[in-house]
Amino acid sequence: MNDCIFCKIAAGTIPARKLFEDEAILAFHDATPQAPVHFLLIPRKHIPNILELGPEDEGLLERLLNKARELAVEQGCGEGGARFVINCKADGGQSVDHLHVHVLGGRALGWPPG
Ligand code: DGP
Repeated sequence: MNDCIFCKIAAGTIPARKLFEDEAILAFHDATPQAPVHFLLIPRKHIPNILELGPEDEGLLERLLNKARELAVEQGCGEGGARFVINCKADGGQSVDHLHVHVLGGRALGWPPG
C-alpha cells in the first residue's frame, strides 16, 4: 500500500532500527517505546489487521510469533518475561493499519489495559 508507513519501512524507504528481516517478515524497534524493550514485527505483505488474514496467509502468524519469542529472549526478556500484543482496529487501539505484533519488556507492565 502506497501510503502505509510500515510498508515503507519494509521497502526500506523509511529508516527503522531493524532487529531482523527475511523474505516474509521484519522486526524493528518501536519509534515511541513504552518500555525498555519495545519492538514490532510485521509481515512484508500489507495486511491491515489480524481480522483480515486470509487462508493464503496460513503460517504467517506463527512465523511472526515464533520470531517475536526468539527476539524477546535475545533482547533480554528471557528471565523477566514480556508482553506480546496485537492491537486491532479502533477499539483495540490500533493506530497503524498494517498488521503488527508488539513485544514489550524490561519492566513490569500493568494489567488490565486502560
Ligand atoms: P498500534 O497502536 O498498535 O497501531 O502501534 C503502532 C506503533 O507503531 C506505535 O507504538 C508507534 C509505532 N510507530 C508508528 N510509526 C512508526 C515509525 O515510523 N517507525 C517506527 N519504528 N515505529 C512507528
